Amino acid sequence: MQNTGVAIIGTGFMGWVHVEALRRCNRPIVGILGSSPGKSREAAETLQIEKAYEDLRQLLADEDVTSVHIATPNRLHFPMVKACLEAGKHVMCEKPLAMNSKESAELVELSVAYPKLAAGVNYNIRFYPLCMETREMISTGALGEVLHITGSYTQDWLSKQTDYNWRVLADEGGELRAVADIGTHWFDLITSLSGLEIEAVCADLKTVYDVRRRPVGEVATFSGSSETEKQLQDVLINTEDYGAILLKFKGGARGSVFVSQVMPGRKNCLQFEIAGSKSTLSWNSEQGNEIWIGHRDRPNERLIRDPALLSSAAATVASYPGGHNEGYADSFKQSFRSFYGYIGQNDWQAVPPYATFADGHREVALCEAILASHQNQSWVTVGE
Ligand code: SOE
Repeated sequence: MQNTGVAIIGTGFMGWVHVEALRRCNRPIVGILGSSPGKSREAAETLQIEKAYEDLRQLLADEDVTSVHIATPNRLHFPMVKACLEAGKHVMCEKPLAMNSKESAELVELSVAYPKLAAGVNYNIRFYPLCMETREMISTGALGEVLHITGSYTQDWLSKQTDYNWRVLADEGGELRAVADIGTHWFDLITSLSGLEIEAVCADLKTVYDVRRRPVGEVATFSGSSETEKQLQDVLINTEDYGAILLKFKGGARGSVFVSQVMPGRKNCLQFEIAGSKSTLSWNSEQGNEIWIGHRDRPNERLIRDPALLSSAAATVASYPGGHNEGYADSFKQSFRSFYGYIGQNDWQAVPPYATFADGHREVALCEAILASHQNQSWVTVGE
């Protein structure tokens, strides 16, 4: 199969982030599919994409399409990924990979059955250059033994009772929301950077708004509160707005993280601090072009993202010179460059540089352990 045409499924916030990033890494987008033929046509026109598909069947029959990006509500990930792989298309799926670990395990098996199809989950934050640098520093021993990892992922776009989007509904997004939607980014990031596996979790979750005031009709992610513009109706919410989780890593390291989508002023803020026996690293996605390096016996440092100062692994995901800030959109570009670079090299034994379905499955299993821990108010071993 040639490494060529891409189709996008999903016309919301994530759909257009994918379109823009694919264009920035020169991947030809041949068509788009929305939740109705009208939505497909509207998106194709706005985004200047040649084909607007009527339905999934038409997309899958398109021989110009060799890979599909899935950016739909979570409940559709499983059937769509399955259909795409079975039709012989490479798949890049938004996170979380599936609604539960039964589905995600089945997708892992399916991806193994198609060894020449790339199957990725878009955990894009790995691809920030200073995250890649963190990974290098840990793997080369510059930090020493990892002792503990702490941090958070916080947002405010759901902080008013009138804020609403499909993500708040368990039927659309899954039983866990803040933890699955943003927490799994944090988990993917710190496990891929540190190489550590999470063994057990102890979680406390909280739904701040048991009832949200939902506008009649659909609301796009990050589109703001519409309390004055539309007619509102009550909707019962049973997914969490907040979660705090203690972590035990295999090998003995410890950690803790909190996630919140109701924290006014925190727009989209992922933070981590990794304490090693020699040094500490601290990074914040809202100031993603610098990292703090803490020392005991010499002055602390601040490393500014500059490909000339980074390891070669990190420099490959930094396109712009130092001082020319890169951020969220660039991490998608680098994620897709790595995905298509992998397909292009045609070595299906090589370890993929992007998050695989096995990684996506681990995240879903972790979410289930977190939910069980919260429900039992006790430590839960992941995968049990
Ligand atoms: C909404 O919380 C969201 O769009 C997440 O779904 C994305 O994964 C994250 O990148 C930004 O926030």
